[in-house]
Amino acid sequence: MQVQDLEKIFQEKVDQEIKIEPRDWMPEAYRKTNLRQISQHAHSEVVGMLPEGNWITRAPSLKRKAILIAKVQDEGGHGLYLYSAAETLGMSREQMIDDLLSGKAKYSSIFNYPTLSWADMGAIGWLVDGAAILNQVMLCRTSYGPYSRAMVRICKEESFHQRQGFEALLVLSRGTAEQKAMCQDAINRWWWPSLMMFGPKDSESTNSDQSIKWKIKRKTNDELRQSFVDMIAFQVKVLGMTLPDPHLKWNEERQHYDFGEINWDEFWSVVKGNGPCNKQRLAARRKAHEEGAWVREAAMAYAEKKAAREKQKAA
Ligand code: BYC
Repeated sequence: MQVQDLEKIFQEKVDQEIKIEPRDWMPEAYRKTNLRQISQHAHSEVVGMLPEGNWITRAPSLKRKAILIAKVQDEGGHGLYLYSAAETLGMSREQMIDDLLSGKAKYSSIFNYPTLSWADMGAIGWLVDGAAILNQVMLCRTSYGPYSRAMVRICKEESFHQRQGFEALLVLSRGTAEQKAMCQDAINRWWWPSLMMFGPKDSESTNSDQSIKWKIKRKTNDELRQSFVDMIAFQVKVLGMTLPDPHLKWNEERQHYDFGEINWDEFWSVVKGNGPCNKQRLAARRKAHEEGAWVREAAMAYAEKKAAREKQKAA
């Protein structure tokens, strides 16, 4: 069969909402785009453990500590489902991790900002996980089967993450003047980086058009960002706090909130590796990888021993 015919059959399947599975024929660019996005997503989950991990030892109560540990563990699990989904596209996990550690692979810009106070744990849950959920609910219907199935489970856990973040901030927002100020400060610092999570403006997004045609993405970066602003502009009122944007205003005609311009220079600078914590994050991942080498070696030795024993039994 000619490539054009295969491409036509492939697009018809996508249009009919039939999932693409690892053994199906797919255009090389579809494979590469999925591999890029899923592996970046996996890296984001794993690097995303670091800013929150920073507060496990300093959580204000046993209950908060237990919740935070569970959340950070969930993020590690999400990374593992996603690395497994990405592996079905033909790249080994070792290679993906090497690409992360060498700085070749991208991960979400958001995790290159520092977590300065306990309120940041609430702001990350509410804003960062809130932004992630909007994006990931859409990805539950993505066209690549292994990615969409991983997302279903991840979304269930993410909604717990978002609620715990909002609840943590709600407690602070009803506390002392100092706690209220801490809550507002965290919102001020995390608001704009959260908006950047959705990626560049549609007019600057190099991958969106093709990804939407292939139903890898179902909504554009700007569409998702607008839904996020509308949702948070409402929820912030419940907290009795404000968002740090003088241009934020309900637009009756559009039935959406208008909002100010994102600092795109800052966004690209962070994406290129020059954010406040990029170097620190990669250094922490490299250290963890080196210190975990003996665990990987022991697991491999055990697997080999077990396989040899089973082979002997079967003989
Ligand atoms: N940061 O053409 P575009 C979590 C890159 S973790 C860095 O619009 P696309 C959590 C983009 O890769 C959740 N880079 O791209 C974990 C592209 O570069 P390349 C993370 C960014 O792919 C722990 C270029 O800019 N979620 O929730 O169509 C604790 C042009 O962009 C960013 C995901 O990973 C960024 N923010 O759309 C707490 C979701 N934005 O690769 C919470 C999955 C853009 O061409 N990913 N770039 O060199 C996606 O949905 C899409 O990849 C994006 C970007 C919407 C992010």
